[in-house]
Amino acid sequence: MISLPHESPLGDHNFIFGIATSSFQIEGASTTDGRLASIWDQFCQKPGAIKDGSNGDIACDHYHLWRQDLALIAELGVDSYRFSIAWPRVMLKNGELNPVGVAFYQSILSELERLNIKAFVTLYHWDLPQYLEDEGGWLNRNTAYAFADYADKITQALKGPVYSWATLNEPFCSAYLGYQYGIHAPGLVGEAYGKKAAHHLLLAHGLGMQVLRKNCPNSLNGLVLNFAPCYPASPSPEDEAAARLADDHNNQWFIQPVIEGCYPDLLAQLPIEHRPDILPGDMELISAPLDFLGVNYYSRAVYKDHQETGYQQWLPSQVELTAMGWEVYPQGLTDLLVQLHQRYKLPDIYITENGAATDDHLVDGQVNDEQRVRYLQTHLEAVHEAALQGVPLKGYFAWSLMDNFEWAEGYLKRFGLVYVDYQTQQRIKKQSAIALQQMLAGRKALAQNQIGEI
Ligand code: IFM
Repeated sequence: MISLPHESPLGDHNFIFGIATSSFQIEGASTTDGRLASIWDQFCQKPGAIKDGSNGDIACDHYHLWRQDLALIAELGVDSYRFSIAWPRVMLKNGELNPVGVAFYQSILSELERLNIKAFVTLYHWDLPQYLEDEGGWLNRNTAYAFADYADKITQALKGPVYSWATLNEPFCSAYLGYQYGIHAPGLVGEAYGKKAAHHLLLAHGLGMQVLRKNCPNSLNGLVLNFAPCYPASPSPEDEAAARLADDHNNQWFIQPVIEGCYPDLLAQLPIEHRPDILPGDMELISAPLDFLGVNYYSRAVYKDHQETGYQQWLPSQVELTAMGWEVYPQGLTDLLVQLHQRYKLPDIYITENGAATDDHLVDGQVNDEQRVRYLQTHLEAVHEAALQGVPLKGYFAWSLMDNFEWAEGYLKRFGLVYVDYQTQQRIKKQSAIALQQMLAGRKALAQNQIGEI
């Protein structure tokens, strides 16, 4: 069972409950109707890059099954669906739109409108067209301008209400995992690359915001960042400093330029060859006001001092882990939200992703994902706590609607509230989906009663 705390701000009928996916993780149809290759199609071909050797060619076949997937979303009773547009599906190499790709998203938007479900659309959830990577990808400043052009064309082409546009999802992952550590596409490794790629992603965000202000002035426009709040492994000054340093590199590096127009002071301490090339006007663009900030939270990170690097992640023992090996730490979500709220002048906040991969098994047609139910419950309580402490929280999206391609983990890790049988493409609601559906039905009934009483 999932329930909201008594008289919770999350029970307010204006608070948005949603469920999220992303294009590459669910769509499949990787060469259908003129879709071009993305960096993830190419990366999946690299031996050893994906744990189970899989790829996104079929995934959840959502490209063909989208109508039944939206019906499932409606059945859950959520207010909103967060999904992303595959850039290589809608743009051709010559810079023109691919009308068939556009029509796919147009159908989704029309159906969501018919179902009275708000669309939260992300323009970039990691599937960069490969032809742009061939020109240097996010290490090339021109990619930011290509993104603005794509954003301009697609937002003009898609008619109908998009409640919210996000420019990017988790630039931390695109920049660091993709260009510094090499564990995500395009798989580049180099200390000097991470922050250069990050700057061009943030620039793309800034340019994208200009486009959204012009083309979609009535939508809620913003950015989605991921955070793993940093804690010291011990109260020693060394470990405290290690946690602060990790926080600057991983969290503040993305939020501070967007809200305050400058990178953390750490910038000056980086070797010159690691620093991004910041041109006049960049920081003003990057820090243009947001209507909302999307916060993705899964777990905290604990750090110890390290002689060479200054910090090293450390996993506390005897804590509950998810199937990803990530610590279950709901308090981290409250701490994160309250700290961000205290430190920055923030716009409205939506938790745009929160969830867990668990060890799910289909037994007699049912999936008893008891750990995910507990995870969702305790994290909703954490959001409630932060809301009580004054954080302007306006919505919560569970990750993810259904099991899907979990990047370098392939299909081995299941984040869905709905189970996917990849052999048959059957969708089966797990206990968590049933629990969420029941909670949302109760919340709706309560809201209707309250309206009735007025
Ligand atoms: O599956 C991903 C998603 O694409 C981005 N945020 C984290 C999720 C879980 O790893």
